[in-house]
Amino acid sequence: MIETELGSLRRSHYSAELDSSKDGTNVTVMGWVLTVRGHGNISFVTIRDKNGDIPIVAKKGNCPDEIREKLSSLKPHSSISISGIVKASEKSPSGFEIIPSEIRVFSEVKKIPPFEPLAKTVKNIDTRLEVRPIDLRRKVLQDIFKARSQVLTSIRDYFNEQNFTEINTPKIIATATEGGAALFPIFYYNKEAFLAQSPQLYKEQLTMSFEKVFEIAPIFRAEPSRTNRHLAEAISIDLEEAFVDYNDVMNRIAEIIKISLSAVNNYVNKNPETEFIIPKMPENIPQYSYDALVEKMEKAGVKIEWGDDLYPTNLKKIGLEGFYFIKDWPLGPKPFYVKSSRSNPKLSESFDLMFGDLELSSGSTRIEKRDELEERMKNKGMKTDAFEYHLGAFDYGMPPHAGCGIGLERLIMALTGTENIRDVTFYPRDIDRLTP
Ligand code: AMO
Repeated sequence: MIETELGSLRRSHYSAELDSSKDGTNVTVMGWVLTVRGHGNISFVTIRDKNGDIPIVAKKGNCPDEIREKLSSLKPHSSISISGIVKASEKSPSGFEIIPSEIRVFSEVKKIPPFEPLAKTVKNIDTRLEVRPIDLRRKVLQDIFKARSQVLTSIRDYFNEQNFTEINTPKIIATATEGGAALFPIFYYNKEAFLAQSPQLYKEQLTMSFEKVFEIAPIFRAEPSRTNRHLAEAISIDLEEAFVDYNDVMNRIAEIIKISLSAVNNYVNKNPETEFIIPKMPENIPQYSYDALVEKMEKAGVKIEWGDDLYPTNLKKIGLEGFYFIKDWPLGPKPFYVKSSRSNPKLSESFDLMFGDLELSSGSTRIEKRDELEERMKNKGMKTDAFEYHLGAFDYGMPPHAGCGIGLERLIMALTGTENIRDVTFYPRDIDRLTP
């Protein structure tokens, strides 16, 4: 009888803890079946665990027939444990193999997945997304998500070292904050509410009490577009800081890019077979004013009027590559909370961080005076009554403040050379996808 329950059995070693020096040791390993090969009296099975691969060799005569037969009947992806003895082996690429004396088959695979576990590329992304938990076992995606996890850790470490407080703000909200982006309406008891497009107003308010705050959380955008860079639910790294302006925030972003890049480089150094295209970090991230880029575009024959957005196709035409900032955008299209430039009221103290033609972040100095904020809202045709919950805070000493939001998925795309945002998202949500 082959046991199928975990019971009190526990793993003794991960793959990374095994090598030829463990020759003769009794071990219990656990994981999923990567490959199965058999030639009559011998079965070769590879198990993959969190860290890597473990070769199992079951030969007639040195392990029970029942175990050998069970191993050779397994399909890839089955979840199993093997207890046995480590044997140093020059034939094995890892320098050892395990001779099994016990097997437990926790979950046996019933279906053949639509692609091989070792497939490097699978053309149709929808085929993969339909079986996402299996897709995520592939090495290319393991590398992306493990590197992503380390980038997040290093960003959190940065904020902690810099004395920021981690916050969580409501994701069910009453009013829009980002003019251009569409909202998802929801039923909230007997009222209409929305999923938050951004933690914007709450992170601003929290600078009154905590001065330096950050949040890493989902934002929701009812994007009607089908592109490789838009999600309906994305993760935003938001920061907000009191007594600084947009120049200080751009300096922080440069530091965040630097530490994120070094987290990815560290990952690749430890996992040299990783196939990322990692960008170079310039000594200083170049800054271009909106005005300067409009002029460049005009010279390159682009039809553009002052005040127009700078579209990716036009940015490509003027050959901008790598990381750079576009700053001092026209005030008109910017959200109501963005402060105007004191030297030219048509401009704003705002910036976007770009990577080639991909926007990674936007940020600005914010308005801290209630009168100015209300006037901006009225000019934009907004109903100030609906924002009293926010405006009221400005009656109690709002500090000057600035901040930004960095799209985590887009940052990871830039750091790893990934083309499709869905490949850096565990379970992407877009106009066509609500499951799995
Ligand atoms: P913005 O709307 O520019 O600014 O968003 C900030 C960053 O979030 C990412 N992002 C997205 N990523 C994937 N799919 C989407 N649909 C999507 N929408 C946005 C981008 C973008 O640069 N409140 C301001 C930020 C601030 O000023 O602090 C805001 O939300 O990388």
